[in-house]
Amino acid sequence: MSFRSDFLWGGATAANQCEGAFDLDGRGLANVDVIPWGEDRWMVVTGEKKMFEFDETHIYPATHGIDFYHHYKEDIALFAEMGFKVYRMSLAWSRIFPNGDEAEPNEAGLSFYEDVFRECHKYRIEPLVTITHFDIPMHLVQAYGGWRNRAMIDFYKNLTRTIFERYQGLVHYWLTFNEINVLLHAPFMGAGICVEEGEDRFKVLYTAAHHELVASAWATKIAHEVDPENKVGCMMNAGTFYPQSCNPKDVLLAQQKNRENYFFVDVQSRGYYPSYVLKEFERHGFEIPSQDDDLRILREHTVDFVSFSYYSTKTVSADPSKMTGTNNLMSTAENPYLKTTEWGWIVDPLGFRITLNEIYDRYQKPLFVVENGLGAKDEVREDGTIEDDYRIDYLRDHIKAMKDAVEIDGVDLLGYTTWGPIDLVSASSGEMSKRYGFIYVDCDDFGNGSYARSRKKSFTWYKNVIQSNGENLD
Ligand code: BGP
Repeated sequence: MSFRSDFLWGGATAANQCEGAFDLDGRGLANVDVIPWGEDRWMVVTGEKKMFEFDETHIYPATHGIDFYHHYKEDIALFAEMGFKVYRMSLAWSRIFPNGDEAEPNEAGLSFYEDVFRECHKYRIEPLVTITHFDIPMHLVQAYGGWRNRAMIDFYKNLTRTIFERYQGLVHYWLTFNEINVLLHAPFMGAGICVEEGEDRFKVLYTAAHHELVASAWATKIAHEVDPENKVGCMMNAGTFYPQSCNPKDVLLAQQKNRENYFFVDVQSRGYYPSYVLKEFERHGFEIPSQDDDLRILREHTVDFVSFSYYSTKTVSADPSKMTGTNNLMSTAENPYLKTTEWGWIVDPLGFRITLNEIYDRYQKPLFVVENGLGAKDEVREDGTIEDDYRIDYLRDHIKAMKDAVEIDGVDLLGYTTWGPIDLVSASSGEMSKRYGFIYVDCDDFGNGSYARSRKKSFTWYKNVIQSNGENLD
């Protein structure tokens, strides 16, 4: 046996990619709602193009998602059928505080999530809740400029105290910010920020980073005060950067790229700004916008566990002309030893083991893999079946590598949630046709379809994996 007996197997989703019902029951507009599908998407995600309102020429996939809002009972029942021990999901901030800066929450939003949690517990599924998964009430973007503004810390504190108190006993595992490091690459999606012309991008983004880090530490503090049983984790977009060659220039660059990502977790897990980043701040003439007792809060309220998403490793070369690809929002050079998916994402199961080891070596805290999976096009046969062997192969190889990290290398791992156990809207492309699920959803890129759910071949496969605690991967 390699995985602990209470290993938390399950799947992960995000509110903006599955809920839909964007304007129901008092929910306010969020940054993620106005990110369109199509060629403008990337520019909006990065904040290079400002599109703060809907227009008639675009499609907005988050507005419909997979209508989880109305299907959650059916979906959770299917997760239970697979034997899920945990369901990672996120809260839409603007469902709870429609504008973000109100003193009092929206009861309809709070009770929706309470119902979802109760439904999970009906099947003994433990909710693992991401407090913010790329979403911010649009009012906070327009009136405050998103996370560049220190006022966000107080709004976030209000949000977190409200949910910790309301869901006490129903939720024990929390993640403060999904893929916190993504704010450097996709500032509008990650932090509600559009860097204005003439502004110093570095300063704006690291100011926002400081605010998020302090907010995360406050949330950890409040979570523990409200209920000492609460476990709070940080969450990074992981995947080791390899040097493309043994040229020390490539090796040094790979180290720097890794640090750019680890910086966030270094602060959240160790409790202080690492020396390499302080030096970089100095070179940029940037002073940490620290006020009051920020540094003490960071130091005293570090996370209980470290979670991350893993899709692939990245490869870097000191020769910029070789950095030709993009892999899950980050640029990469080609790795001649590895294949890529239909969307050009590198597939590297051994890199998963390497990444798990690297993170565990660095932090020595329990880890939680909260995203991993293959986005692929699925074909529904005439008889309605979906033979997604490619997805099974991908997951089998990754689970094997994860098992080696635990069994051979001794990594302390709490659980594993695959990304998108049910098909949902893709974060990077906005497509529905980039599917990750064990459960198929009849909905196309334009939001058309019956939204009916059906089991793919991988559904039974994953059920057996869970039933055997990762021993039966055939
Ligand atoms: C992660 C995000 C998820 C998810 C996943 C897959 O970066 O946390 O929200 O979407 O990537 O990416 P995509 O949907 O772009 O295929």
